[in-house]
Amino acid sequence: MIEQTLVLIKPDGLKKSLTGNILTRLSETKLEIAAAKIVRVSRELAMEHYKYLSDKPFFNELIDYIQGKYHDRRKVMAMVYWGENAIEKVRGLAGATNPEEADATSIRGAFGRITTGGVYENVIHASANSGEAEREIKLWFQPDEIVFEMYPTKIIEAMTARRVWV
Ligand code: DAT
Ligand code: MG
Repeated sequence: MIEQTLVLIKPDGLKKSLTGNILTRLSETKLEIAAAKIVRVSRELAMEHYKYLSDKPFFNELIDYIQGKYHDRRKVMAMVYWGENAIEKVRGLAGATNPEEADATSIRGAFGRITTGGVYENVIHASANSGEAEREIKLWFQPDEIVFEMYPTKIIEAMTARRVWV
């Protein structure tokens, strides 16, 4: 099945200079990159992204982590990968959620760690299923930032304030 999935290189992945390594591994899947950008993650975006975990004891640390507060890198790299079995292929490369349990050759197994404070610094995010992928892609990207029309869109007339170059 042709599908799309959200990939985030988390602040620890950026700080450890793993971007090239991760992109190389992902390119071996023959999936296509349909969108990519560097994002400064607001608390609001972080909390929305992980809202299904809001009752967990590690939630606050998770929000601080994805915002880059532990890595003095206040950014993540966000991408949409597209192609045959994209979700399963990227999840497989990423490895298990717990980096100590992840296969040693997976990205999380090779490069992740659990901090003494119990934070899973697992380097990469990958959507878990097609419903989550849709929710996450729509949260992180606007339609015009993605090169394919993945989900239905509509045109609205808007007169909103926006920042422009001077
Ligand atoms: P995944 O990222 O593999 O989809 P998830 O959606 O269940 O896993 O959790 C999101 C993130 O939350 C995960 O990447 C790391 C963190 N996390 C999950 N379970 C945790 C735990 N028991 N302790 C600390 N952090 C955890
Ligand atoms: Mg998940």
